[in-house]
Amino acid sequence: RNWQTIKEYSDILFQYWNGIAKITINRPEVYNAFRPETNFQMIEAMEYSREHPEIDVIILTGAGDKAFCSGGDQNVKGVGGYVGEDGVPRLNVLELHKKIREIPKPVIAMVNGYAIGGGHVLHVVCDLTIASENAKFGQTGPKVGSFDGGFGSSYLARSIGQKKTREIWFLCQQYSAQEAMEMGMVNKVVSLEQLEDATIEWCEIMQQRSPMALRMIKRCLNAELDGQHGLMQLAGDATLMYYLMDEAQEGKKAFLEKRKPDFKKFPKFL
Ligand code: 2NE
Repeated sequence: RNWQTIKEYSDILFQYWNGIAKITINRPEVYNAFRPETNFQMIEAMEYSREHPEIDVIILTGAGDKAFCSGGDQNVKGVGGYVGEDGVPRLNVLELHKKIREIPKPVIAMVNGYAIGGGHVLHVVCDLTIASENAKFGQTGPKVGSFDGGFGSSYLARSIGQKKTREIWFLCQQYSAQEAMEMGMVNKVVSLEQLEDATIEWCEIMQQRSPMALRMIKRCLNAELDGQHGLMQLAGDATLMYYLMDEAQEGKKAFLEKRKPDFKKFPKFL
């Protein structure tokens, strides 16, 4: 595939091909661990992917054949967060989680190796996960002095249940791709050689589906968990759909034409 670079970054590759954006964490020397800059770059890539209508679906993956992402870079973990080049400690991966959930397009985690710690959370937050047979899944927080009580645990529990989630977090063991699929947190397992083809195949199927229907189903599935914020996102799309109706256009037209709106002429849906 002729992937075209959308923008050059230090920590990620951001590429485009046939309606698909691919974000690759490109720090193989640390098993694609993220530092604040990595997250800022992924957040920007997500924002670009949201704003550009030629992009239908987004793939998130890691460089090489060893790791998808090994979580926060332990080399830059300071007091109060991961310390970036500006010297400020941050946990800005949480902002990335929000972007992945908010973008009204499917995001697929293409897990090509270890998905560990905050890297495991990243695949959990994505809409779908396709994993290679060599992939390994697990949390390490309680082993290395961290935890993610947000989507990394509450959303995981909604996906695979409380008992398994507590096992994963309390024991900090690793699970094979097959085990992860049996738990329900991975959609499909293929060989490493087939990983990109299988992921593209699913992207292309979704590209044939109604974008608005995909958008709404993602919003509705999120809304249940995301409280007032989720309702706000869903309500925003309800407003979008209302704006598409002649009934809504009538209100604006009447205002501009300085007359009373006539909403009676539109059909009522009972
Ligand atoms: C990923 C894992 C299990 C792989 O083990 P193994 O034995 O196959 O490889 P190795 O030798 O440990 O790692 C290969 C190289 O990658 C670096 C290692 O230091 C090593 O470098 P060299 O010695 O060859 O120079 N590396 C791997 N993970 C790294 C990391 N996260 N930061 C910096 N360098 C890393 C094994 O490497 C592992 O368990 N890694 C640590 C996973 C981890 O604990 N991550 C942080 C969890 S906390 C978190 O991510 C988090 C959160 O809990 C809540 C919010 C936000 C973040």
